[in-house]
Amino acid sequence: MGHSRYFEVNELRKNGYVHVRNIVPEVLLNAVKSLLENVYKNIQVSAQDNFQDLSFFREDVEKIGEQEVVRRLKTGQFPPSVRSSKDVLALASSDDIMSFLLQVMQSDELYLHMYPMCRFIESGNMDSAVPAHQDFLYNQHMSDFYVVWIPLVEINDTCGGVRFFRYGKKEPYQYYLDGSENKEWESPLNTSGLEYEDIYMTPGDILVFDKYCIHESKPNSSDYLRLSLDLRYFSGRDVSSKHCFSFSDNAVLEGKLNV
Ligand SMILES: O=C(O)CCC(=O)C(=O)O
Repeated sequence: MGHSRYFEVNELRKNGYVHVRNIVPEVLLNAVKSLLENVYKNIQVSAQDNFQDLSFFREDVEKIGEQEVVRRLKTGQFPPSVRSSKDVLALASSDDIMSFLLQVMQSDELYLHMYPMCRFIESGNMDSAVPAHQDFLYNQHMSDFYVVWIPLVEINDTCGGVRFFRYGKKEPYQYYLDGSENKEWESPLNTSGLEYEDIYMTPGDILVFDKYCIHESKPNSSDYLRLSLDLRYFSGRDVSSKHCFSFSDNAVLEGKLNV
């Protein structure tokens, strides 16, 4: 039985985010890490010819089209075939993560938005940096949810993860910057004047944050690839109009409406 993490639950309620240490089993992390490293080798090969040859991602091209596959690869997002793999779902189903979330949500029913996101942030690739945002704007199909961010490598001064801004309020933030220069992501929030925190992490740690938490990607200037996952979970009280995994049914549902 995992211990109850009252301190972390309270931090999350107060700040909108929390760093939970040493909660994911190494064996689950390693399985996903070697899967992603292997796929990345094929991405590198495809990048050499500017993504002309997408034969390795045939399934994804059929599903979402060539242009979208290339856009995702350029922004450091693994395509759907990778994100839907059984190793990724096994990591998302980790007992301690699930019991932490059930404690946070005060629920006994948990759902996962499909598919979990898996990212590869190459050193110096600024196209993969998500500008300051609150997650609710990207995920309007879910009434409420929590994000779990899982690094597969060391996150530090050079290999950055996520920067959190001190906001803590449960409401949309009003100050947007012009997003015309950044077509990949929603308009960035103007965070000038907000205090922030960059968190150093070791594999096994996670970050959990709510849908109004303001955060952005930190750059990677290390000599290694930043591999990470971001998963979105919601409770039995919530609704979603997109595909989700029901842990109690052990099945993917096309959506979830309230009874
Ligand atoms: O992993 C990242 O760089 C950004 C993740 C993020 O912004 C999110 O999960 O909402």
